[in-house]
Amino acid sequence: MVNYFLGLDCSTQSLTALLIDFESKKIIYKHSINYDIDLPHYHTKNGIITSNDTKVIHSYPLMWVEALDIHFELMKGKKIQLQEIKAISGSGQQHGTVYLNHKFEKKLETLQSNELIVDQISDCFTRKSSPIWMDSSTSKQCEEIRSTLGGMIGTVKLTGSNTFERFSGPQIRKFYQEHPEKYQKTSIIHLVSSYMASILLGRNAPIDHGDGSGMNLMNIETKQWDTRALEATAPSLIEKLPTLAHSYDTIGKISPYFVEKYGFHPDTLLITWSGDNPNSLIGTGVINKGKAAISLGTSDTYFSYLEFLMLDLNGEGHVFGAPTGDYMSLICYKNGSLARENIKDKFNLNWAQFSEVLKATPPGNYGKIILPYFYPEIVPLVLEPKVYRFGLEEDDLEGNIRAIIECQFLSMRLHSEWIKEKPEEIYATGGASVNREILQVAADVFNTKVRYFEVTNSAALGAALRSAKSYYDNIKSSKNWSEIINNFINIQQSDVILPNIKYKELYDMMLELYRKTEDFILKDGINPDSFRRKFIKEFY
Ligand code: XUL
Repeated sequence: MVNYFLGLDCSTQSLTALLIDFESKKIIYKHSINYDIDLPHYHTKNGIITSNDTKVIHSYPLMWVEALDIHFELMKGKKIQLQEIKAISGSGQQHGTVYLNHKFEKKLETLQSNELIVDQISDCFTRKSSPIWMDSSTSKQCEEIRSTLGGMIGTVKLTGSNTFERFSGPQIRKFYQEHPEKYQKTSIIHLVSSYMASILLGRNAPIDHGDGSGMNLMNIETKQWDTRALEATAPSLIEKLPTLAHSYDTIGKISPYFVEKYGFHPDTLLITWSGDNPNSLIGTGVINKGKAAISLGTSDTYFSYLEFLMLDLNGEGHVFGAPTGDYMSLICYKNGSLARENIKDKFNLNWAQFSEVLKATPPGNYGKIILPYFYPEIVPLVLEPKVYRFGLEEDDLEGNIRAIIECQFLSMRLHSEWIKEKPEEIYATGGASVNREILQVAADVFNTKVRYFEVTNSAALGAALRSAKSYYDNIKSSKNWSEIINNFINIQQSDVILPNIKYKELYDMMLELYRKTEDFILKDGINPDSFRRKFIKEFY
């Protein structure tokens, strides 16, 4: 007997499908459709529409749907028993918004299996492209919403986060202000997650409390749409938003389109989709205190499970609903893998050579610091991209490579100080987590052991595990989260990366150096140069 569960991850650069068999405790299929490579006719670069404006970052919602059909076509071709899939859930890059007209739901209800979905819903958009999480063009709207909601602290207390350029509420406000007539014609505004779920469900799907927290529209305590926040954003918004739901809710059965076209079982359950970070919380098994995860993907994120609601009144971190029904903390960086790649490519290296340099250079890097804002940054807030170097020449290959990795983790350590608990261990996921040398730097900077996983796509795995959990709850054969997770999260016990104790003091002092450097650039702090010289004298 087999019991398959499917997790889909609609992320910035690709759509991944990951299939697990709960009986044999195995991942039986995993594949990604890369938008740039597999769907070249959209002409995206790293999954985004190329533009000269570094602040406006959009992608194509039709492209994500086209990738979905390709996945199922491939799986059918490979004779995967799609009829054995008991439940499906998914993950979406967070915050992105999709704007649809009144035809959308009708079209979904009547999809014809002899045509592709893209061809059937192409006239359902009031906006052809979607602003995504990398967009930072909404400062004005952030300011307006924030001041209506009582300033930064008022906004954090109400919605769990300050207003952020990439959050959905400010994106929606900008659309309403710039295109009022198109806003008026918009019947429903989805997140990436609820949009993709709607396609599979054949009607509008709800937004879950995890992804809903990334909008500045949901009350973080009651987990309902908040009237004040809606009014501060755009008129009649309540009529244009899907309902809110628990991440574990069963929202219906798969649409007949997929049954007829690919042979899914008509009883295949659909579970609410969520954002990639809440999904990764499950996919890394961070469901109790003392653990944190770092996800090193297009965005770098640092997140942990929260037993109780706890807010960052400095306004840098976020609190989202967790798929377990509790909360999670999150900080997010735009200059994640794209910044690492930028440095790697600048010196024409491959990843193996990059790692060799990390291995051969000394911790602390002689006090060389980089503030790598290749893109506008979220934490700390930097809207004009610029790369700052201290004690570091632009053409210093070794220095730049060690600096980018050390400084990314120093920034994470610095900006996660508000989550009072120091993690006992950190779980690493995302593409760059396969790189042992990068993880060794993380272990040393945090002075904490780091574990990594065989499956680096924790968002897709998390979605598959969530669908299994809800399915068993649904058939009254409940399993607790640990039972669900432990079967699949293969923590590589043998390859725990231990921090090197002898660098503890070095990184404690380097953290202060990094803090001073950031303050100098962003908060008119004092020049960190004499502190940097003190650091060099102390350790070299
Ligand atoms: C989280 C965030 C990013 C995206 C990446 O707040 O903006 O991690 O979810 O897909």
